[in-house]
Amino acid sequence: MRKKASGICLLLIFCFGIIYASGQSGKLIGKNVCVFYPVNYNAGPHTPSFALFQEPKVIGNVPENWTFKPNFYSNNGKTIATLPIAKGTSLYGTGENTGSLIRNGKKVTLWNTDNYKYSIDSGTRLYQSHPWVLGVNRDGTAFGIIADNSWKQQIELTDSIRFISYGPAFRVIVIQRSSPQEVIRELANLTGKMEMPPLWALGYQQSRFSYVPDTRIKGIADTLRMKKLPCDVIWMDINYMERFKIFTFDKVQIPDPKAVNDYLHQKGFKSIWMIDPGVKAEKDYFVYESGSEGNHWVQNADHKEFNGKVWPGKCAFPDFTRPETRSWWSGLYKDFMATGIDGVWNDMNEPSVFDGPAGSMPENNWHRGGGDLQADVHLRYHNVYGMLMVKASREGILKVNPEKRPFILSRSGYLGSNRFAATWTGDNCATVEHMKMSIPMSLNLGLSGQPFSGPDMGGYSFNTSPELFGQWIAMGAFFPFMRGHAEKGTVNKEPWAFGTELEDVSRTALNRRYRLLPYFYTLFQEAAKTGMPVMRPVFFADPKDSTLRNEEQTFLLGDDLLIIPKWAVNPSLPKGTWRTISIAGENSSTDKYQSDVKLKGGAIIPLGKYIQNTTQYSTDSLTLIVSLDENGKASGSLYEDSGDGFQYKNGEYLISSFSAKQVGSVVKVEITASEGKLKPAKKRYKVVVVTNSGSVSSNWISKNSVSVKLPSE
Ligand code: MIG
Repeated sequence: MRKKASGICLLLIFCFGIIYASGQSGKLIGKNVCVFYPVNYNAGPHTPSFALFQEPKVIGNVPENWTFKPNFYSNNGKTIATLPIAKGTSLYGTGENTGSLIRNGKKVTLWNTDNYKYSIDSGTRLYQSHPWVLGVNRDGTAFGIIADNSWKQQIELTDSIRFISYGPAFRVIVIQRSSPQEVIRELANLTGKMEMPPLWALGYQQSRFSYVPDTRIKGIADTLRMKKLPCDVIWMDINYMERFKIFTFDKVQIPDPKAVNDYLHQKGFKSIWMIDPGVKAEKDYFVYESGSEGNHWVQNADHKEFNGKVWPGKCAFPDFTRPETRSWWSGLYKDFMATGIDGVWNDMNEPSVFDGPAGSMPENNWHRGGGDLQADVHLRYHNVYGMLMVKASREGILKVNPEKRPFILSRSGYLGSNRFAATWTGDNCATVEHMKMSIPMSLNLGLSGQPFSGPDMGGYSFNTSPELFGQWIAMGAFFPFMRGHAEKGTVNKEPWAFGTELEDVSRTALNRRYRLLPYFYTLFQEAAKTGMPVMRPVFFADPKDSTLRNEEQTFLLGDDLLIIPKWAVNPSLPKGTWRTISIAGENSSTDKYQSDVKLKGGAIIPLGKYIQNTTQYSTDSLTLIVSLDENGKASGSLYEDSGDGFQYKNGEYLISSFSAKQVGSVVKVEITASEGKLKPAKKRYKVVVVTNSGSVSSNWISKNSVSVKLPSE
């Protein structure tokens, strides 16, 4: 009797806690793409969507045979959407994460957090939020799920796929496709694509917290050139400012910022300078004065100016949900960029607030919105604060330099922020663990719609050992974003700082990257056009092969190159022919540091010249590396344009196709212009055919057809 009563009691508690919103309704918005709404859905708190590039058009009803649907309910004030996980399914995405590539069993909090050393909550919440899960079914078909929700939430991938939100009930989009690649393309169609970056952003970038005074900046630039360590960008961190006040320059350390930028430009460098969102609340400071005049600050729960501490001390924070505030912010870049600045680094935009709850603003802070965006609490807008900031930054920079492609690096982000900025993975540590983890971190960012990312190469916090630095730069050369950075107070971490052996290791790694730029640039164009990541997980080579699903020591660069770091132990590699190539004179089989780079059978990749920076980039002498498939064939392509500006949007680009065919012992490679109206300068080619027993090269030939004779067996 007693037992029964307590059983009923438990059942009652259970029923009261969980309110089932019984079912859902859905619509078809694309081929095998459906949006599902909970019955109590209210669009106001969720539209316009931040993730979606535009509101999807309804094209029909959910197909009758569509069974993969979310179940919506609420529990203790939280709104929840769940979908089942079928056996054999591998889960990915969920944005910027610590831990393994594969996300099954993980719990992630989406609440952008300044997570120094990834130490808060063991790194289960980081700087960015991507309410997105990619699933690869046992048979290699795939699906994707977007929770179209900016509010604070959690993703749990334990017994089911669960989005648990602190905000009102939200809609969910489900994509079903024949492969993970197809799902990623559809994600990009929905959430938008990266704009083509300037070519220089693909070069090596040298940073430190902070290079000051101006003589030190020049010294770094001079040393890179003198030691023939290829590099394109020098980064200026917060100490260039006057008492950390954004849009100012320290009069003693950087008396003439234009002279610094001119000096860098003259040596073939670009410059990137940091801008944080926190504005020092100080009378007579022009940014604070004009911001106060325009009523631009985020408010506290009492609708008064909110203040919190960051580097400059007491700060106010622009309310980027307001259109007027975004346009004021854009305008601040005018005089700043006029000093000759090439790119902008937006840091601390989670936003990070040193003395705020959980290192940010109170959840009940007030954003006033505007346009079609409702006024609402910080709980709703926190995760998109950084995205709105970089959107405004981008617009401002574009206004000053309408002929140039903006480059912005943002620490914070949200699903779709690839439309405005590239990113890096924040304050990692100079440890072997964090070096290794940088691979799955950038892979999952790529699988979450952000193709342009990389870690602080060499490690941010702690001193770096020569061994670690060598391993890291050797592998970092193949990341989409390659920047060396270091925390204040740590040892010097420039490529020459660890002695001559490591300087040579670095030079080879950098030469490999620079010679690969034609291939990199072609991949960036593909990413900008289709959303395909530049750096891809190895399981992309064969999504049906279950042994590749958790491979995270190695990765693919595009489809054709397989990168195997020296430290990789028993990696699971894709089947088929993959042949080791030499890019800059290295022999990776005997080298202690240089990653093994394998070219897929059936592929051709173009290599450029040895250059010190991209102002020297040209495609007039290309080395075509050929790896034939079992039918004696191979193909590849090259994208080229002016490297900056927007003429490519008017067709001023060229895609060349390479195709190779073996007839008898002769391999003939043909080069044809296949797309675009750019007229290239005359080119010469050298063909290198890699075989299972070494490689055979042609001479330099100024024709669009090059033959190589293979030695008879
Ligand atoms: O509170 O600007 O992640 O890259 O060097 C630290 C100083 C602020 C954090 C960034 C880091 C940068 C540092 N910033």
